[in-house]
Amino acid sequence: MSTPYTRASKFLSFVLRHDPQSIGLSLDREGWAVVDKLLVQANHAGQPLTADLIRQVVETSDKKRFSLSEDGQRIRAVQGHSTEAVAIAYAAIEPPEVLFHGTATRFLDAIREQGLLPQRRQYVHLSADEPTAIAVGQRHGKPVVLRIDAGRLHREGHAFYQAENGVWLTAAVPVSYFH
Ligand code: HQG
Repeated sequence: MSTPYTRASKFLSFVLRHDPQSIGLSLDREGWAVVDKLLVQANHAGQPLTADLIRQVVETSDKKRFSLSEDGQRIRAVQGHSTEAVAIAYAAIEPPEVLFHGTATRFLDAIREQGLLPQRRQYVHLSADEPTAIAVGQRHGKPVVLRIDAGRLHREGHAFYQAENGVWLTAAVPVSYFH
């Protein structure tokens, strides 16, 4: 159901991850937008966004997709970007031995051939647990979960990052690392 809350959440995902330019908003390299500017530009674009809605979405979003700066004046998406304006300097860290990727069965043939590619986003997104991966896969169709040998991939030189909300990120996963 479309409520002011879900509309605000989708709108924030769109402008803070993918197309800030569409409302004339600028993000810095770390993905931050100035909240006051965002409110002005959103309302110019016909999007009835308020400071209160932003606060609600940041505080209650199931996946903790967004964060506010300590002084509350700036907001960013913590992962999921496609816009080249943003290049968050995530710290590289050691992943668990196994991570999960939820996808849809219709992508399996291509994935078995090419491995996991970031597609339109900056990174391949991996989940720490299977239920989360199933939920991610369900967004695309009939879900299927791939187990990834993240520990081995890391030992063999691939960098891993973890966003503030726990989502794991890496550049790509070659086929030989599917468990
Ligand atoms: C698939 C959500 C064909 C990949 C989630 C996925 C996540 C390939 C789709 C975050 C492929 C891309 C990201 C290949 C990968 N051939 N298909 N070689 N390699 N794919 O939405 O991982 O709710 O960009 O399996 O929770 O589904 O938006 O990535 O199915 O954290 O906050 O290409 O987005 O968060 O789809 O999801 P996406 P994703 P939010």
